[in-house]
Amino acid sequence: KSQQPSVLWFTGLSGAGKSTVAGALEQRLAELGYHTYLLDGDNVRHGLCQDLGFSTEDRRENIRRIGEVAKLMADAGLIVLSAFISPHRHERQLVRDMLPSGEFLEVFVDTPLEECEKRDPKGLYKKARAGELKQFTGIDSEYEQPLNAEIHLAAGSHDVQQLVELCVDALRSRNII
Ligand code: GGZ
Repeated sequence: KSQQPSVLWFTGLSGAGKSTVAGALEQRLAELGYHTYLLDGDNVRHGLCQDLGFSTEDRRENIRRIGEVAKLMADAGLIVLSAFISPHRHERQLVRDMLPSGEFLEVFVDTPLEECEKRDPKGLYKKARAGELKQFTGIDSEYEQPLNAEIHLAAGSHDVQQLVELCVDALRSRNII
């Protein structure tokens, strides 16, 4: 099926649902016959970026590398789904600027901190509140919300399939699929 290369750049807090929504979207697009690749912590932070931690410099380098990989994959014609906190506007802008205009779609997975902290699937917020985990995004490391995301998902109040359909609609309305 014909598709336009693009990078869907999911950003949001830890526990916001970035990987969950991106993973479900990947599955939906595959069912519809499109070619995608999902970049997330599982396949990037454990490999290409295993030398990096969570300092400001390391997060910047993490995002830069992922941006370069996403660009290569988009060059190969894929719809790339990327799911990282990517807390800084500046770095998200750098990735946007690497790509031809219209190929980068910022997807803000907007789940309130309160809700992420309530979910706390890995107990990391608890550790961060206790001071056992430093520089944790939303607690003692900043998260800069997107100001003009192409896709804004109110992810605290919708189920995953609704969020997936919003993304599919956005891809259709931009003639990416
Ligand atoms: C934020 C951290 C931290 C700190 C470990 N701050 O919910 P998770 O566990 O599975 O996702 C988080 C992941 C964040 O990695 P990213 O590559 O997305 O971050 S960034 O874009 O800022 O480079 C969390 C875990 O790693 N984690 N320590 N201090 N998240």
